[in-house]
Amino acid sequence: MVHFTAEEKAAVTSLWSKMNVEETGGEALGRLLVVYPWTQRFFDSFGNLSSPSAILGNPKVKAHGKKVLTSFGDAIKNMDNLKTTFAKLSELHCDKLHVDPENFKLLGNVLVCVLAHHFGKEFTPQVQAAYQKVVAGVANALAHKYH
Ligand code: HEG
Repeated sequence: MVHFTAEEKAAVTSLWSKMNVEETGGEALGRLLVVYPWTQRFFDSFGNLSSPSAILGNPKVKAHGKKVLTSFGDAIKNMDNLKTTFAKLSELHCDKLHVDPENFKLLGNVLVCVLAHHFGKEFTPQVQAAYQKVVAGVANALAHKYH
């Protein structure tokens, strides 16, 4: 299990409170689909994904990115309890959506890139270290119910 110090929790929560979930979520999912194009196969109902600009401008990508990042926000409030927090979503992604759990790690790292891009200097190595633990913890929790 990933353990967070009080300092790490404070760093994560503080940055999260300054984030625009809609914008960041859309950009993170959009970049996932651009950088790892095989992830597009889960979203064949989303319409035009034919180029990076089509993907980043696609309203369904934006809406789903917002949904995913809003849900990711539950991790920020439950850092000591990630497995329980994401148990239901883990079942859904395994049993219904058949998403390969490797993709959770990819999305987590893309999210870190987007945060670095947006926050610049404020995204210090210390803040990054705390966020790498969060994204690893969420990826683990989402993979936990796979069988
Ligand atoms: Mg998933 C649906 C959260 C990564 C593919 N995802 C959802 C939903 C949530 C969610 C809250 C809606 C569930 C519902 O309708 O009840 N997803 C979520 C999180 C993360 C994640 C928190 C990781 C941080 N998802 C993820 C990845 C993929 C994926 C990496 C594929 C590459 N999610 C996926 C698909 C759906 C959801 C295909 C259904 C989309 C739809 O048809 O509406």
